[in-house]
Amino acid sequence: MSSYLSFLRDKVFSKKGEKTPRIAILGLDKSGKSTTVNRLLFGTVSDANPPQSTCFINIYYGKSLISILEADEETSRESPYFQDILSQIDGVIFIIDTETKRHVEASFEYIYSLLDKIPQQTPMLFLANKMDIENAIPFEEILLDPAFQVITDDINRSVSIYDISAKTGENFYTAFDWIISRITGRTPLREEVTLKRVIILQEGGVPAFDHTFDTKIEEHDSTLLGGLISALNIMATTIFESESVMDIIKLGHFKLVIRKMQGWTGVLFVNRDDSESKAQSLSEEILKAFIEEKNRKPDQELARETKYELLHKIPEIAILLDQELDQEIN
Ligand SMILES: Nc1nc2c(ncn2[C@@H]2O[C@H](COP(=O)(O)OP(=O)(O)OP(=O)(O)O)[C@@H](O)[C@H]2O)c(=O)[nH]1
Ligand SMILES: [Mg+2]
Repeated sequence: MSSYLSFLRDKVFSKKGEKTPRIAILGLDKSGKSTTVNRLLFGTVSDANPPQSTCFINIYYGKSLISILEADEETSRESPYFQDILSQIDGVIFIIDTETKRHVEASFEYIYSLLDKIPQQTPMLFLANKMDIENAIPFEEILLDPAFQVITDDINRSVSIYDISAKTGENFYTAFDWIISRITGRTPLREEVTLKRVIILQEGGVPAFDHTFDTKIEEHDSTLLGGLISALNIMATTIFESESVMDIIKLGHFKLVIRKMQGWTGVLFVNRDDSESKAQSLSEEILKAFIEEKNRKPDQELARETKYELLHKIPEIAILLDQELDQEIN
């Protein structure tokens, strides 16, 4: 083990001088470190964990390379090689297991055992993980925990905390955006999508749902757009004699990302250079939420509030809506 660790240390140290941010992911056994690394690696999680409990991986976060060092409890507490690494790392992520009170206490005990090994200028991100579990310890309790307050009271440290679920992905990228922008001094690097507008069309291209996020963009007639997309799709199926539909249309500064499901068509307006796969998965989430609601109340027109609630179910969109609301209030 120690030869592997000295190899890791050399690898991490040899990166010095380069711009690749190096981040350590730490937490108790079974707190969700590997699940976090898997999500960063594949954008999703599987039960297949990395073969080693301590590993060093280079991954792309959006367009930028970052080096991730996942270390298990024993290594991080006991290995002098690891302590060396910790003193020179660019950022530290502590995963707090929120499953039970006992897990939270043990997590803080663990954090305290390492705190003085981390230089003050190193940003620290705390992830209150497993928020998807129904009886998990509420986030407010962790925020108010005296053990955590002591850490935030140290004004010389750059610290933040988010409640996340590594399993479902909730709040995950928002938290990572924080630490990466802290380290690089740049705005978030993950796959970005700037949502401009969502339209959902029923069979034949008639709009059933329309929400514009950016009031500066011109409100094109959604009926006209629906007709256009529907016509293009009919043309595509006729020409290619298959079920193929148009999925991306680039128009001026925008890109229309189109997704079809159970007769409904979701159209997302995003920026021309935004990530297509991310936009498609967002579009799918919106469509799913919409169809669920439609199945509950098949004959009803969706009220404005229902549309809002629907969009609010999707964490990344909820952030946008809350910002909108803030602007309206101020
Ligand atoms: N419900 C829920 N389960 C999670 C979450 N994150 C991780 N888990 C589960 O917790 C267990 C442990 O997750 P791992 O990612 O293997 O934890 P680890 O910190 O790498 O554990 P070690 O490798 O043993 O140190 C697995 O069964 C995960 O599926 C989460 O956000 N929510
Ligand atoms: Mg693991």
